[in-house]
Amino acid sequence: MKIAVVGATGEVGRMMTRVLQERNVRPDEISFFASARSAGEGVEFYGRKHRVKELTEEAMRERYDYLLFSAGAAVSRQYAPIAAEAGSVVIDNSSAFRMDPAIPLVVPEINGDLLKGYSSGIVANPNCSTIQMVLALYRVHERYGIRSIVVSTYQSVSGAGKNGMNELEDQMRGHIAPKKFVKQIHLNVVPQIGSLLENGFTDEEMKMVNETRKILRDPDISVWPTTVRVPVLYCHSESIFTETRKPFDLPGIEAALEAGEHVVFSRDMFTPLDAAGTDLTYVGRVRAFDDTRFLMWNVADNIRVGAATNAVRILLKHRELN
Ligand code: A2P
Ligand code: 11C
Repeated sequence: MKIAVVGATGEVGRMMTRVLQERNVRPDEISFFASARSAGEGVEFYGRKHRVKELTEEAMRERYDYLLFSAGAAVSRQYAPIAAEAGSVVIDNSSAFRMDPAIPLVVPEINGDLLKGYSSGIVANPNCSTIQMVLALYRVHERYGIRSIVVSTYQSVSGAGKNGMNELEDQMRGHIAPKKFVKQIHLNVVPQIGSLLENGFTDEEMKMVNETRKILRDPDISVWPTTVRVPVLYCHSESIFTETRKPFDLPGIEAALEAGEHVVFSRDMFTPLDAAGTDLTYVGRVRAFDDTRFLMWNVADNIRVGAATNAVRILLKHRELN
């Protein structure tokens, strides 16, 4: 097996490399790509040092069994189609291809079946805030049918990559003008992630709308998101209000949440500091006044569950099914 990580020096790329080892994926050959800025840097894989190579179109013309991309949408748009054309399976963490109807958008626990027979091409990894929400809710959708979701997110700065984390840490040391975030993030809460669109939502919010419908295979689910950046390093949290088509009782909802693969339902309260470094989505504080609407809280590590672990789970599921 021949694998490469593209964006290997970034937050998600480094975690992909780590999760591959945790899951005991042992390729015969592995390469690490990033921009020319970090070519020559070292990456350790099973105790051996590998040199980071500059990403080039030429390198993508070689066939890999799996290419794990996490270098942003512009890089994916330029290089992923070349790799797909060369017969590689590209697992792409960017937003570039997610809503392309020809491209599967995969959370393996929910729609991993789409990988069967997909011998080469791009597989899109959803946005982090979408992944943890659909992982928590997919069994509820199967059992009760989701009519609508109102969600407010509390997203950590690592969602914006290593520059986002640096910006919070720099602001903690002294006043530094916002760059990556639209307002100061230290000692603050910023209700805008991504860019504002004409409809008043942000692109991050529209990802939650469109990706949820695609992954749950139901274009009628109405999703109302507000995405908010908070001064937390790792883990996104979400307050989620869900309206179902069929009536439920609370034990039924709790059972549906608990039935989610890699989901932990708990009456204890989970916070980002509890979830960081794990591969689980934690759900709790389930409440309802009636039998078609409930509220809950969820937390997951955005770099792992929301990105690197989901990408490696796609790789493992693809190997299992093909
Ligand atoms: P580099 O470190 O050389 O800039 P993050 O999301 O944490 O900021 O990481 C982004 C990743 O994408 C890094 O590995 C970064 O490499 C890589 N990257 C950014 N731009 C390019 C590019 N034009 N070509 C290849 N890799 C890129
Ligand atoms: C954030 N969710 O927390 C974003 C980052 O489409 O993959 C991921 C953007 C994406 O800032």
